Amino acid sequence: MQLDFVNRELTIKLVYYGPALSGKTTNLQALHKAAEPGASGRLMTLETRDDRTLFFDLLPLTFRNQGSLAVRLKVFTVPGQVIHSSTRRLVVQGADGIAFIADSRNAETQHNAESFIDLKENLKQHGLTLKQMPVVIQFNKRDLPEVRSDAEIAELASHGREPVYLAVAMRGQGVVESFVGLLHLTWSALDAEHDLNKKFGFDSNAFLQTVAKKLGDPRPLREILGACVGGALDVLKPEAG
Ligand SMILES: Nc1nc2c(ncn2[C@@H]2O[C@H](COP(=O)(O)OP(=O)(O)O)[C@@H](O)[C@H]2O)c(=O)[nH]1
Ligand SMILES: [Mg+2]
Repeated sequence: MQLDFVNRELTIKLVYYGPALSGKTTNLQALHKAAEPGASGRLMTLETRDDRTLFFDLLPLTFRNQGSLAVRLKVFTVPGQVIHSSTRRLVVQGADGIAFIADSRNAETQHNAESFIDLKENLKQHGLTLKQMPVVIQFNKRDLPEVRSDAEIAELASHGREPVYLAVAMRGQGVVESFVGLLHLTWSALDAEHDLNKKFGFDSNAFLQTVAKKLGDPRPLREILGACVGGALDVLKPEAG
């Protein structure tokens, strides 16, 4: 998080992490497409010929209509392939929250697990633990055959702390829900540490509602946050919505 007191601007860094080809770039593309003009800047992606992220993607989002505090969100993806470990470590530096994008296919279970361990390892390099980091997990590619069942994922979610979402990022399904869930968790953590809501007279529930609306989701916040399969229960207790 970066706070620019003079311009009353807060910048938050969110990172989409996960194995190669799980749909991280697709999530950012869907967010970019869903965002109202004015809320979103250009989506910067750098890909190789075979469609793989070479360095990282960056989607800048800005929300200005919240009282006197402008919130800028820098949403990054990491390159998933094993060889890009040092890039992932760089991108994860200074992250305020992480969306872990898993591939739902049974055959990808091992890759998901390896990437999750890699995430832990990279956080550790920055002196952080997964426990300190706001994290949501998205099981993407629900449209494909031979994926882990809803029941299996619900079972997984009930054992973990992280809110878990189901998605078909290619069709934009579950993308905004995952993002708003991540932003909720991240804001809660930053507020607990820096007392942002009080210091800036900031209504974070109203802010989250605005973000969802500008991303094309008109539903009440409570409903959007309730879209997770399980995991952290505090996602379910915002006051507004
Ligand atoms: N069937 C299906 N394919 C998807 C979905 N999301 C992404 N993909 C495809 O998976 C491939 C890798 O996606 P990409 O976003 O580039 O993965 P990244 O490496 O994590 O950035 C692309 O061909 C996408 O079109 C989905 O929900 N369902
Ligand atoms: Mg990518």
